[in-house]
Amino acid sequence: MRPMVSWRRSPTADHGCRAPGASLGPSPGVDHPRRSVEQVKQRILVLGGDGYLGWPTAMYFSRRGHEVAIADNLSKRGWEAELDVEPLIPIASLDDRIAAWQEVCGPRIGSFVGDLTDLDFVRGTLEDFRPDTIVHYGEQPSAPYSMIDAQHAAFTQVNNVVGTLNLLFAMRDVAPDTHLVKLGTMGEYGTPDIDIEEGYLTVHHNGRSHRFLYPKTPGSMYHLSKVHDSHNIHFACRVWGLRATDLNQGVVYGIETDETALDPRLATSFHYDEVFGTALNRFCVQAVAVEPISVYGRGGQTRGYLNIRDTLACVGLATETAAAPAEMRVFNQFTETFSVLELAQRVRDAAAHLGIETTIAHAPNPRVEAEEHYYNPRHSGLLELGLEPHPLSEELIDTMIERISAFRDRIRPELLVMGVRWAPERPAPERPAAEPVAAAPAGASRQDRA
Ligand code: USQ
Repeated sequence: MRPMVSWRRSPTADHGCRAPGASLGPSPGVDHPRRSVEQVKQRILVLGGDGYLGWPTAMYFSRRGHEVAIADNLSKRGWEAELDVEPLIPIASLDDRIAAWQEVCGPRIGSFVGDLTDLDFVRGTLEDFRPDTIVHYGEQPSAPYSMIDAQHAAFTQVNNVVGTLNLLFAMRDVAPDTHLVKLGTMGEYGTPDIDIEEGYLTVHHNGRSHRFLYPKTPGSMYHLSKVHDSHNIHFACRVWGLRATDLNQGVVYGIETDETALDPRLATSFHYDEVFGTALNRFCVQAVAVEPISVYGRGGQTRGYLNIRDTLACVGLATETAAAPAEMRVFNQFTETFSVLELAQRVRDAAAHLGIETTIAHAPNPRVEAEEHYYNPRHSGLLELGLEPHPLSEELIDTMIERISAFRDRIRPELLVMGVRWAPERPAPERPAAEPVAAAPAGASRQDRA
């Protein structure tokens, strides 16, 4: 059965919303430049375009004159309902967002509502839209969600891996020259005790050398799904000659982009709950709610982080400079590394300057992860393409706290701790057989007997 689609070609009218520096060049056709200096108009399909990053990405490209369509099955909204969580800032339906974007900015963003695990839907979407670039965020994105139980782990891996496999087969058959820009994760690497390279590692063994995908030791069933994706994409490039860029992204923080700021109806989905919220975003909400900032364990867990605006810039750079046929290019997509304790301290200090006194709580770690470790990941590829990072500043944390404060009444503290654990609690060690105790006198309390 053919998918339900609502794609319409966008009008060319410019309603004064064009981003600074955007140019409307000719379509790139089949020959993607390896290092383009000039932005050319492309047809860009954003998979997962209703999500935290997908929606701002769709607007970012639309504002720069590209023809943009979203494909999404709206399942994130379903997972939220399943767990009874909701984004801090109310977000409009996909149709209403698209209508608001057209009203505010002019171009129409197309939409295809369907599931990537449905091969017919994926093929039909590619045939109808004929994208030059596919930006793929269309996966279950939460590590805790994948660790709830066996069903959620299996769902996450089937959803993510099968969706991406369908995409690769559909690209092979109907769009072999399209460039895939796939969102992977820095968590694929884990925290090995050696430097992390950008995607590949050359191994010297018994006098010979070979360049392999960098070995992965991911920390959750979700992160594992991205490892499987990377291997499948690498296979599709090697064997079918597809072109792909795998962006191993760190933890993203922030609420606002240049486009979401244009109108309240264009807000993106910002989570603070334990399952879909991520470290810095959660810490800012905890500060506003005057709840202790939840550092898991000792807090030495170090990760790469980036501002949501830099996510858009990185995806933009990857889209403008396609990988070559048969190449899987890999970039490590983050701008700075922090331990969670450092992040918590920065939020606590910024909040204090705004007159909010918060504390840091070293909660028992619900995850199984190293709390002190070596961490030195390379991340030069996107900088070489021209990325100009927005480093984390106190001003940015202040701005986040102020924006969150406007929605203080919607914060539900019970969502900050939901109890997902990476491993069952170990049973208490068996106690040695108790010595026989003399019968307690009648009327003694339980405590007296202890
Ligand atoms: N952490 C805390 N306290 C909290 C929440 C998290 O100490 O309240 C710690 C975690 O234990 C972990 C670190 O902060 O060590 C990062 O956790 P997170 O929840 O911010 O991010 P994570 O689960 O790793 O996943 C997020 C996104 C995922 C993306 C990944 C990038 O949800 O989609 O792939 O960041 S990365 O972490 O680089 O793998």
